[in-house]
Amino acid sequence: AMLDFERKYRVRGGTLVGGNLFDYWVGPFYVGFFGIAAVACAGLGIALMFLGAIQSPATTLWNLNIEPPDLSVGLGVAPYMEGGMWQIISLCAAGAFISWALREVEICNKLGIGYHVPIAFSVAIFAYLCLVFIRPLLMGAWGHGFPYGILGHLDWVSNVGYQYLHWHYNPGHMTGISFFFVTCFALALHGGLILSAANPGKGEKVKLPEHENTFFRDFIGYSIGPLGIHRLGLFLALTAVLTSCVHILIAGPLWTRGWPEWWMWWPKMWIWLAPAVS
Ligand code: UQ2
Repeated sequence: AMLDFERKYRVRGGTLVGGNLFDYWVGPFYVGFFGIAAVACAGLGIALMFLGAIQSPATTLWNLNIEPPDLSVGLGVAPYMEGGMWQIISLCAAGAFISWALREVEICNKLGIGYHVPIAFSVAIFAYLCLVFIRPLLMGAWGHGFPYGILGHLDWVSNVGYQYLHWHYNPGHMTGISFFFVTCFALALHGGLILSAANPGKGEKVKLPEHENTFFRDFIGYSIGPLGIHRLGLFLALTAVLTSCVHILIAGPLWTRGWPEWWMWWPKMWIWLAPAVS
């Protein structure tokens, strides 16, 4: 069953590629060129992961792992069984993610709404590309990418962390974590405020944004407003991911020693220098 609203907005046009050729729906789903591209890339990638699984010595789903090539391969193409599978799966993943984002753009065009959702999703895609394409490229070997496995990627995170002695001293990591926490804080405030207005005492009418505003004005003297909180939420979430991109890209390409040592700029800063005593 289709909602009246859906029927009204099932309009032709707004496609980026393919004109009217792929401009149709399958059940509730818009297809489009990028719907087909996304399913093709995801299907091939997932099929290769299944092939990798059945030829793997792994005994459980947990230790099943598809590894990138050895560092000695550099930025070359690896033999299929020695990291080539990982390379093809990575390309399929990037193809599927980017196609999915462009399918979102086509749907936005049809509806005549802004591109906020595909832009937000692009930031998440960029984080993946930083880990698996951009940082390995900057460091000269695909082997710096992370392996596709449940325990395998956890081991990779731990090993890369210890390589820099103490990952939590990475200033980009500190900033990323802080933004993730503030994002959760903002969502908790917003979720709590909306549910409080929507669930008044028994027999009472549902409350409106003026009550929401008044709560925060009484409480802290400031309300960011019902639109503002969503702008803030999007900003906080995207900034969390973008600072995370920065934090992984600076580790290796920009700073190769332990992160605790990076902070020596602070105790070495000129303001602590005592005047020379003769
Ligand atoms: C608000 C508002 C909402 C909200 C929330 C606030 C009526 C329904 C949560 C309060 C938010 C503030 C004061 C910003 C807090 C800042 C950070 C960095 C967490 O005013 O408008 O709309 O949901």
